[in-house]
Amino acid sequence: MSVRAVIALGGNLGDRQATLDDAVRLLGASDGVTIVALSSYRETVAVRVDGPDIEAPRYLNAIAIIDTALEPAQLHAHLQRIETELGRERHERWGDRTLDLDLIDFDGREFSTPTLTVPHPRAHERLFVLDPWLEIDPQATIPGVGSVANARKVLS
Ligand code: A4P
Ligand code: MG
Repeated sequence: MSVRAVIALGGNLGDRQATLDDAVRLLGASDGVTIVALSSYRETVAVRVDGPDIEAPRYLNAIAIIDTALEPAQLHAHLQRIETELGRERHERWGDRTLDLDLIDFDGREFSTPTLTVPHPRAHERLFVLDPWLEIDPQATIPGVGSVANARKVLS
C-alpha cells in the first residue's frame, strides 16, 4: 500500500539546477517511490539562523509530491543517501549546501523521533516551501497548522 508524502528540495551551491534535476531523477528511480507532481524551481533568498541573508548565494527550491510504499524512517534514510550521493556535506546548521532534502509531510501524520519530525516543524513559516507546494497542490494542508494557503497568507 502506498501513501502520499511531500519532499522539499533546495540547494545554493554548485550547479543548482543540475543537482535538483539529479535529485528528482534519483528519487523517481527509487524502489517504492513514484513522483506524482513536481513544482517549478524557484530562486529564493537564503534564510540563515538569524534571518534572510541577501549576501549569501541564492537557493533554488522546489517541492515534489510522491506516492511511497516506504515507511517514514526508510524514506528519510533514502533522502539522506541521495543528499550524500550528490555531494552534500554537513557543516553549520542552515549553512550553504549543494542539496537539502526535507520530509515535509508524510500521509498527514504527526510524529517525532530523535531523527525525524513530521510535519517538518518549520515548513509553515517558509515561503520557499509554501509557494512551490501551493503551485502543485492549492488544497494542501499541514497537520496541526491548517491549510497551506492560510499559512502563506499569514506570512505576507
Ligand atoms: N530532521 C528532523 N526532521 C526532519 C525532516 N522532517 N526532514 C533532522 C528532514 N530532516 C529532518 O538536518 C538536520 C537534522 O534534522 C537531521 O539530522 C535530520 O535527522 P540537516 O539536513 O542535516 O541540516 P539542516 O538542513 O541545516 O538543518 P535543518 O534544521 O533541517 O534546516 P532546515 O530547516 O532544513 O533549513 N533558505 C532557502 N532560501 N532555501 C532553503 O531550502 N534551507 C535551510 C535549511 C535554511 N535556509 C534555506 C533553506
Ligand atoms: Mg534539512
